[in-house]
Amino acid sequence: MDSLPRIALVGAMGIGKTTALRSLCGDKMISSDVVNLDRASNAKEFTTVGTEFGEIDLGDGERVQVCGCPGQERFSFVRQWILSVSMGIFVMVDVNQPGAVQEASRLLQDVAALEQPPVVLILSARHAAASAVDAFAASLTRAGHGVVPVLQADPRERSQMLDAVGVLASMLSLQGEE
Ligand SMILES: Nc1nc2c(ncn2[C@@H]2O[C@H](COP(=O)(O)OP(=O)(O)O)[C@@H](O)[C@H]2O)c(=O)[nH]1
Ligand SMILES: [Mg+2]
Repeated sequence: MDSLPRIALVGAMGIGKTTALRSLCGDKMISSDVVNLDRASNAKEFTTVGTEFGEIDLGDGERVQVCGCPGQERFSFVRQWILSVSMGIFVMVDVNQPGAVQEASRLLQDVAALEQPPVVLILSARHAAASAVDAFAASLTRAGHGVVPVLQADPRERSQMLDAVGVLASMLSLQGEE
């Protein structure tokens, strides 16, 4: 059996990974949200341990698997494993947060360290001014990550998430032509 092309979602707890998966995959997903025992870091009731998977039908019988990585640092080994078997990655951030550049930088380093680095697209997952997004992208470039595309996408909006998947798919096909 051929495995489906896989896209991984990474980002801090609460950024909207599970929400994005639900928007994209609807009922076609397996979630592993459990009661959050780490309320000190984040107040939300449920959190993702292990991984979550879903499938998107892009039409024409084309399907993509989407996979959410656990946000908590103690599950970083799960994240590394998922990253290593993904061809595309969405790094989800809130560019308004003071630590956003540092956090994205750390994730981009993890990705760059992979044997076959996948295509990365950063999703600005909370409403942000264009100037804030530009400043964020410029900081990442200054930090040595090259030009990383940053796209505004609300995890709750299926159409915006599908657009982001489309952009990632285009980047993948461009890379395939190299
Ligand atoms: N305001 C706002 N809330 C969001 C957005 N995306 C997700 N949320 C909410 O943030 C909370 C955490 O989202 P969740 O998908 O569980 O985050 P995860 O830990 O990354 O899987 C949920 O209550 C979502 O409804 C967004 O774009 N804006
Ligand atoms: Mg989650």
